[in-house]
Amino acid sequence: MLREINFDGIIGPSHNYAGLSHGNLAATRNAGHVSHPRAAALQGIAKMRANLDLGLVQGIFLPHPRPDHPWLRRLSTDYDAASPVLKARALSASAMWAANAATVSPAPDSGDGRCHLTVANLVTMPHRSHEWPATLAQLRLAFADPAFAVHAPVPAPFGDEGAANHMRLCAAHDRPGVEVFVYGEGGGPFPARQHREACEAVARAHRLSPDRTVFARQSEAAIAAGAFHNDVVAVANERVLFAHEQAFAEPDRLYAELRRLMPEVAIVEVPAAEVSLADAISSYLFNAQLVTPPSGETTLILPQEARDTPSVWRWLQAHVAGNGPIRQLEVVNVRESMANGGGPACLRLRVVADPATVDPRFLVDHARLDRIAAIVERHWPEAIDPAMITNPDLIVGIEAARLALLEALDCLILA
Ligand code: SUG
Repeated sequence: MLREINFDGIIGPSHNYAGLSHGNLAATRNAGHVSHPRAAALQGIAKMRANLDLGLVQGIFLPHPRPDHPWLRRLSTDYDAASPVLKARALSASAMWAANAATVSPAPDSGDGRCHLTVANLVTMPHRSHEWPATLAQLRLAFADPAFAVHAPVPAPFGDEGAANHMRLCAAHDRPGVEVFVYGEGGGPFPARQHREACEAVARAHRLSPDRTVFARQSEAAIAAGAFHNDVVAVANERVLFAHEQAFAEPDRLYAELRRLMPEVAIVEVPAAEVSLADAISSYLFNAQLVTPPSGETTLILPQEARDTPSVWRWLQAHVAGNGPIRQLEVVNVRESMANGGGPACLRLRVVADPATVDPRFLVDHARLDRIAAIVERHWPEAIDPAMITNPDLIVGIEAARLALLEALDCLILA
């Protein structure tokens, strides 16, 4: 049976605040602060436990080898000799944000009845541009079953940041859907990281029917206000699209198209007069997981920051009280990831598939999460001050920590 499976990136032992993502305001604001990798990873695990308790199927992706020595070698240097910024780029734990791992088109949408995944090239940000080979290796392992087709990245220079800029609307997960690809053009002072050419290439690779595929431009105002991915201002689940009024360049056109293709669509638009773009972005209201647990009650899994932002919490309370399509609110603490601009939705890649077709090493229950938590508590650094990244002992510890996890999860093949 096809189910929604959320694969969360386990937050790696090198998690730190280096301010590497221009246009990501949280990451820039926290540059140079001390990070807490152990607490960060435990927060991610607690979020996965909350999802399990809702009755959802939960998966994982593993931290990448960091520093990325082969990447540094291709740049004709090594970790010792690299400049401070290159060290930070080689060390980043950014693969935790699994929404940027790949774009996924479930089997009911594709011409060949397989679930298609295209690994994202992430070419816009140097520290993320070297993620895809390790991501692809995991995708090929996790989704080796013939039910899946895993594709290599779209070639540069066409920027592709994966599921963070992709939404799927459908009557139910196992029914054919309408896939919406959101791309950017201008972003004021900030780069538009998702290019239309990349979206079109992914849609072709996934054999999507052109008459059920929509391309929508992200509004320049949203990018300029810090929405470096569409999932910072919009999220979809089954027939519900939840978006900020200023998310899209031409919202009326997009909504009319969606209503034509899917008359049952429920569009929940939050007016700027009630929640400003700035509040939406700083609270990560839309970077929430919108899910349908077995209870059937559409649930929004939000970061604490959303509850702490009065305009946002007011809007949510009124929506739920007024019997809007979102029926339940669940609040999670992912503060360490949030400080780098990654909320609950960034941390997961949603795949609709039969769990029996997924390599079981990539699926978790509470017992497996206990095992992961024990490794994190024992091996993950407690704190990283960015000034410490030249310290060889820190690096040795980070590398050993990842290997201990791979060993515990029977994944040394990825070492
Ligand atoms: O790509 N932050 C990530 C956050 C990604 C969030 N993902 C989604 N919205 N789906 C990024 O900007 C900061 C790392 C640093 O600066 O150390 C960073 O890469």
